[in-house]
Amino acid sequence: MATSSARTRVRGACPHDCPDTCATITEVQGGRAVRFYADPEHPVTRGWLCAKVRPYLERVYSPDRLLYPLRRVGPRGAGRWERVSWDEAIGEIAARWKAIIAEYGPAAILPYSYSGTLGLLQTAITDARLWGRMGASGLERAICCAGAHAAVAATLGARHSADYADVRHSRLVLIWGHNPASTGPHFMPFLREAQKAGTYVVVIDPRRTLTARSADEHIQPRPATDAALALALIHVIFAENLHDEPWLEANSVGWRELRARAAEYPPARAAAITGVPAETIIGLARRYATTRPALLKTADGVQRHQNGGQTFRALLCLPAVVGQYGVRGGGLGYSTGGYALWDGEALGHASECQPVPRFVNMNRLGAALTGEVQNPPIKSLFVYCANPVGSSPNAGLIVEGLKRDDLFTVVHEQFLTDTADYADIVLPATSQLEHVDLHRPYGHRHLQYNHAAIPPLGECKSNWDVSRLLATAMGYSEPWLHESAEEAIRGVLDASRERIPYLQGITLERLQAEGTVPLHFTPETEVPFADLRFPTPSGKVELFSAAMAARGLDPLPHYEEPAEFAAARARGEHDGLVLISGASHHFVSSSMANQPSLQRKEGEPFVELNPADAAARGIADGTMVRVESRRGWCELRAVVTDDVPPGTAVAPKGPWAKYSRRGRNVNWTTPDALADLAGQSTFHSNMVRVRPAVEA
Ligand SMILES: Nc1nc2c(c(=O)[nH]1)N[C@H]1C(S)=C(S)[C@@H](COP(=O)(O)OP(=O)(O)OC[C@H]3O[C@@H](n4cnc5c(=O)[nH]c(N)nc54)[C@H](O)[C@@H]3O)O[C@H]1N2
Ligand SMILES: Nc1nc2c(c(=O)[nH]1)N[C@H]1C(S)=C(S)[C@@H](COP(=O)(O)OP(=O)(O)OC[C@H]3O[C@@H](n4cnc5c(=O)[nH]c(N)nc54)[C@H](O)[C@@H]3O)O[C@H]1N2
Ligand code: SF4
Ligand SMILES: [Mo]
Repeated sequence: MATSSARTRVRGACPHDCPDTCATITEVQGGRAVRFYADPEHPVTRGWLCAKVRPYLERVYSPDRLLYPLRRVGPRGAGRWERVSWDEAIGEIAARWKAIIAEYGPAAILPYSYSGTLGLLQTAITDARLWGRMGASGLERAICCAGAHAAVAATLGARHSADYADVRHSRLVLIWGHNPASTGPHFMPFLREAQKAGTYVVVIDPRRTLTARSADEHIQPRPATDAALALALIHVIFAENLHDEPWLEANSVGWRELRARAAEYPPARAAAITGVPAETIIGLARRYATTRPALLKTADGVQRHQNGGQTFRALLCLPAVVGQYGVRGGGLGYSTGGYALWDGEALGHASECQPVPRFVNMNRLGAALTGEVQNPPIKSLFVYCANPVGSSPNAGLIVEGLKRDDLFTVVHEQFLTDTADYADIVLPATSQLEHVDLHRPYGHRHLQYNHAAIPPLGECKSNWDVSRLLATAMGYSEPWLHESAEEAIRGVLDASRERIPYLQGITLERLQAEGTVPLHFTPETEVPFADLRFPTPSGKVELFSAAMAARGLDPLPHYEEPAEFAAARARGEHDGLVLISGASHHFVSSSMANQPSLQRKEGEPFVELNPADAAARGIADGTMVRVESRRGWCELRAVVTDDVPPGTAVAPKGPWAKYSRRGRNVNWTTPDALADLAGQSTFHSNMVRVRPAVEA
């Protein structure tokens, strides 16, 4: 047994929404974490953490951590709180909910959560059980990647990708609408190795990102035009007879229909739409079709547009046209999240619950709270693992909704976020060092167990523990609402392993002992789709999707201008800029954006403008500008740079509103319109006007 003065090393996982899911080690002495660092032996983490998470103990021991339940005493948003006990807090929540259920039914309660952590227990299990038992409104989780997931489901059937290390087999890498140098940094050393060995790297992104700076070629399409670009590439490949016809014949459905559709996008037309010269399109098509293996590496930023679903479909067609699915170092690098799919029944016990009464799209939170959702209206909101005022679109409308006197809002958080400011009750949450969990990455293929390294700070409780307390207070006695953390994880793991070959041999005991456990692959399954069996209805790559046609959707990918851009043009407005607001380098969404050392590194919230656009508006580098859409405005520091092309502006997501000028961040401007597939968010289909700010 370790004495209290001995140092112990505890294995964990970085919980944040990042594909890398780093393996971490916490050194603990006398109940306190004294060192936190990367596992040197993990094959992807390889001994280093990103700049965001390296100073993690600052976050865990921040003086701003919430340590006790709080009840609001002043008006909403005024920041006046009194400390209450857990008994009082849980008692008040249960009493309010019972009254709401009696009057309006349980659908009047909306849980709202997303990606504060990606742990199985603190998200997927907690997300499913209590709310399913209660019959609360379901949350349509479409803020991040729903459009891409729907596109992959229709086209390939499964989100399978290789490990990062396989890029050393690629001769060409197209990094399309993805910025891994910031958003999945452990890919970069593998890419560098490949590049040194001669791999050619093309980045396709309107912005000259950190990733683009080190590419061999950077292509800058206008935002939201990638479907036209991809279809033009497909057109050139077919027109020049560079496609892999035997492969398409054997392994795909609808290649002739795709060829006909792509014929509508000759390079000249695509050039006019995308702003990419026709010769560049032709050159890229030839290079892509003649260099093997060729990897298309992408993520979710590219599909946060109104036409994002069809755009992603167009991208997914490319590897098929050149016969690259199933090839080591070729095909698609998107997500590994589809291997270890957790057993749905074990997660939520849905068969023992009433069907979910309705779903509320999380991108429509502001609208939902201010009248869009009726019968019953939303009377209570329970927010955890999310900061919608900071991170969800059309935040001004969300604040308006949260100010409703008849809305009972509970926020379970580690910090007093922009959202917590509007709560009636705030509950303190444990950090990753204080609870257990199991992590399934979306960028690599190793499960990672997270042991609790230290006891909860103050009176903090994990999501699962709060869920158990609420279940008791509501009088729900099902055993699956009251399992210990380990029992809950074990139950889901064991049930999933019965169906999922990739989990073969992976037990809770092994995970706890080894920390990192690779998923189980055979020589047949190791390279994604190497067996050329695709879990779609036809068993092939569905370039033409009958399933989409049956849902009234275009069965072939196409390009369509986002309605917001078309409407601005129709109104004769020519001074609009398309504002894209992807990941910031030093925060993960709004997580970490309250950490002073990282705020200093990231600098004041900014917007990048092309010199021509800045000059036309009388804006000098470093001055304050007002960025305004039809939904709202915020004020940001102008960075005048040719990293962005004319017509496009960039303002990264993440900064908290309350630490920003005039208490607003970029999400006061972003659209809450839904995209073409799966209710996907459309953050980047955001037409704004920018002008010098008037000094306060
Ligand atoms: N440092 C850091 N890492 C993160 C996050 C973070 O906030 N910060 N967020 C995490 C989360 S939640 C996610 S979902 C992933 C996202 O990972 P990524 O998708 O890599 O990140 P994004 O910055 O959202 O978008 C990638 C790129 O898409 C570009 N883009 C926008 N519109 C278009 C377009 O129309 N066409 C093209 N070709 N490119 C376009 C943007 O300029 C951006 O550089 O990253 C995760 N990792
Ligand atoms: N403008 C713009 N906005 C965007 C995007 C964009 O591209 N542009 N991207 C969107 C994307 S991809 C995503 S995924 C969303 C993410 O949006 P959110 O899911 O809202 O993520 P965060 O803003 O990081 O907020 C997560 C919160 O969870 C808290 N938390 C962490 N761990 C725990 C825990 O164990 N328990 C509890 N109760 N709380 C915890 C953190 O303190 C943090 O405040 O943002 C979206 N917002
Ligand atoms: S945010 Fe990503 S890169 Fe940084 S430590 Fe976490 S998993 Fe690793
Ligand atoms: Mo995301």
